[in-house]
Amino acid sequence: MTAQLNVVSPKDFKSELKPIWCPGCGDYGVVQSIYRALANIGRPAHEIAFVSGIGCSSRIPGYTTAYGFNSVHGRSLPIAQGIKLANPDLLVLCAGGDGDGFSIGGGHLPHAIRRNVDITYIVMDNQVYGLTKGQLSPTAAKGRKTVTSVYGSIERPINPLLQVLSYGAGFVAQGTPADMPGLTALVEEAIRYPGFAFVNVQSPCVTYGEEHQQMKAQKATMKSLSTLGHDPQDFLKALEVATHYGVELHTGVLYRHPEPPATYEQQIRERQTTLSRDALPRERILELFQKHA
Ligand SMILES: Cc1ncc(C[n+]2csc(CCOP(=O)(O)OP(=O)(O)O)c2C)c(N)n1
Ligand code: SF4
Repeated sequence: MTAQLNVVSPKDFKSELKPIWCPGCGDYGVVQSIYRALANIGRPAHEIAFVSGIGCSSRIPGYTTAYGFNSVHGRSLPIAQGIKLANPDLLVLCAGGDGDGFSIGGGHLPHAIRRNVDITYIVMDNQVYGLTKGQLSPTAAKGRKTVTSVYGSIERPINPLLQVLSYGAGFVAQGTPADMPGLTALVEEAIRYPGFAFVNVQSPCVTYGEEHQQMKAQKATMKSLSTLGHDPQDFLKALEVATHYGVELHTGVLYRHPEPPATYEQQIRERQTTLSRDALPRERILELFQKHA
């Protein structure tokens, strides 16, 4: 008897919930790239957990057939880490906006990265708070006018690529739905990376974004790192590329650790195995408990 192959297709990951994003929002492309990447990975939806925070982009788990948790603003990473530690066999995805990830959730990012929990974090970076109607986000450029910066922002934006690299993320990439095959490949590679992986997606907000942030402008200006001959194993070069964030749109893998270190969950399992070697058997513990109770 021949074994039955479990072939999965992108449509297996599309839920019945109809997206309510504005027509033309970049997030439509992001969810498509996730469907395609997951189909290439080949694991069924019930083996995948997808966590997000709050925002337009954070609606994304609901548009997939994976187990989804549209959670609390800025708290997707701690929840995703908990899920992965409780059940390391699950493929865990995490997603949200730049506001969700780098403002209110910004304190969680370094810790998720330094622990190196094997999750893939996809940020739809549109440089604005979309859901709450166009406030200034932490990645918005200096001078940017929004409803909360009517005379132009006087704050320097944060640089998410530099941040995650300096925190020690083993996989760092940037993509855009203006290049769907490229974005799909990045999401797939990030999922396959054994450790914390970060994909910053320049996902245009058509309602509150500016002209130069839209898909058409991105198509005209984006620069593929592989075409430029960038070596993703060169950490210092990756840092240099990251400094161009907000000035040039580089797409591709900035950095991939050549020898991925052990994940947090692997180290926990090892510690449990070592410690349980000398541990008393369960029955003996119960016996002692009853004796001294
Ligand atoms: C604790 C808390 N503070 C504030 C909000 C309001 N709020 C909801 S989404 C959001 C920002 C969304 O922006 P972003 O994360 O960039 O996602 P986008 O909508 O642009 O995809 C804010 C401030 C909230 N829901 N909870
Ligand atoms: S407000 Fe912006 S981010 Fe939100 S759905 Fe509309 S286009 Fe997308």
